[in-house]
Amino acid sequence: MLKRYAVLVAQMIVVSVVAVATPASAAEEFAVGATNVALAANGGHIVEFSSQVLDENGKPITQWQINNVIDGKRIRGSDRPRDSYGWSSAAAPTPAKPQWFILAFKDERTRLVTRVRFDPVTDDPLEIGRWARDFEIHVSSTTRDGPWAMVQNGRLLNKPITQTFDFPPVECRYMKIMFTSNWFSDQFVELGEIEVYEALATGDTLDQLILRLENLLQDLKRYRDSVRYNQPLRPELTPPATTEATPTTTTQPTPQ
Ligand SMILES: [Ca+2]
Repeated sequence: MLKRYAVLVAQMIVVSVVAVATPASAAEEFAVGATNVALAANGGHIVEFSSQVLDENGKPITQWQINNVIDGKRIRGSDRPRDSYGWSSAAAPTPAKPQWFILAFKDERTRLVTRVRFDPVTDDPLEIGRWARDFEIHVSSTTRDGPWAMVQNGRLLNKPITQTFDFPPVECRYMKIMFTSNWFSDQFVELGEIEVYEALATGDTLDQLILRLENLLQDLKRYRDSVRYNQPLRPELTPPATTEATPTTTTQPTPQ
């Protein structure tokens, strides 16, 4: 397996260096940043949310509170942080009554964002149907009350893997993540972690190369997960195996 990774890395580096040596076209003037700007340690914070599950005294439960989606802690196999199981809403979402949260970045600065990654994994097993399913990503470049523009929607896989969604770079001061369904639970919707990445203008060739290599590392981790869980490399691009109507994927901002 190590050998396969090494070959893959070598191929990726060659491709990357060739790509950097080639003059960038207008479409390549942005690279995806390697810093998760939603992470609390990087200044990301939740400014508002629909609900979080409460204990019998009406108090938030630490292990299931909303801030767990940006704490960088994850559930993977036997690695289960005792103080962070993910976020659990207080009710199941519906298209008419979604569960949601609004994110802002360090110093409430507007960022040019282009990638969101969802990790659906929480301390509850996927078999009980609480993990997030259908989602919408909306952005506001002005206030936390909008106006909102939807930049992406889609459906997550009910699999223990982080799932990546890219969209054209868009200015974002506040990001509203809405979940309109879980897998089948009538109680809650849950999410383990969300990551947000910026589109960065690339000018300097060395900076560009470093960014590409950092992105390749992410791709390599994704490849490792795809092998480990026997999943396609970009599982979110695979149509769900269901006869239900699938929400269309929006690639252009749509005024709300
Ligand atoms: Ca987390």
